[in-house]
Amino acid sequence: MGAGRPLGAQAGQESVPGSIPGVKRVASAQRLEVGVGNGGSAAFSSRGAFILLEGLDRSGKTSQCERLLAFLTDRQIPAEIWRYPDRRTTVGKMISSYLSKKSELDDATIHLLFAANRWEKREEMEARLRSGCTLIVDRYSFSGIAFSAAKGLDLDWCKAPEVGLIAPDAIFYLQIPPEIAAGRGQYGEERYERLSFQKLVAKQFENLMNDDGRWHVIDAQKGIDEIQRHIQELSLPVIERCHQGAPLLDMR
Ligand code: DGP
Repeated sequence: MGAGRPLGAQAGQESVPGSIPGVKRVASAQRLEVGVGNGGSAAFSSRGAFILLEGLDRSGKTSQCERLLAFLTDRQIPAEIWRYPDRRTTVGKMISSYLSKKSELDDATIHLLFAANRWEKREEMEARLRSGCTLIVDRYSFSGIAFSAAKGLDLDWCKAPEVGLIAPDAIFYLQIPPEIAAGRGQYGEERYERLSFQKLVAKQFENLMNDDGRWHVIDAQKGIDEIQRHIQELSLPVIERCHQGAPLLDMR
């Protein structure tokens, strides 16, 4: 599963001038409106970056997302954290009830609900990115595919509902041996927090990684500050590229 065609991109799309001075400050998003001859216009814009953190349960994604947000905010780079599943929506509440074992759903249905939970936020996600805000996202389609494929569902079937969602610009996979994650706090409360299952999920995640330049494997056993420094160093050039107008891509 990779990044596909540019979203709303036209042939001859150019970068917008302007950069992050010293990577310390970001001007508000710049827009270059180009008429398309039918009364409408196509906007070729500076934008925020889609930075994704993926990994097994208890791999430390949430703490790293929070630290990255603090780091970017400190540098006046507009950013916010998004989290999937988003348990606040109607679909998200069904997912939450399933995860906390209050309700039962068959594997295909819950898979599609997780995907629907990403789809229902897609438009808002695109708008936030185009407004210049960097999104630090805690789990996304790769969790969706890895968890369902680990249950034995067909991999291509698992990928299909993700096609057309916005693709991340960088993916940090926090790699941790499932046995170590299992020893971390509160493990075992939710449906998927079983060592045998997490081992299968880890295998699926590793199958999904590719060398398209967006995936970064981070050793999640390192110290929290060292991990964060690594993520920051790799994120800043990505944010800069997006600020310069790198096209928004969709999942394929
Ligand atoms: P979290 O809120 O990040 O702890 O995620 C809750 C649990 O749901 C966790 O075990 C991972 C799993 N999960 C997250 N996204 C998906 C998804 O899209 N599909 C499936 N099947 N599981 C997911």
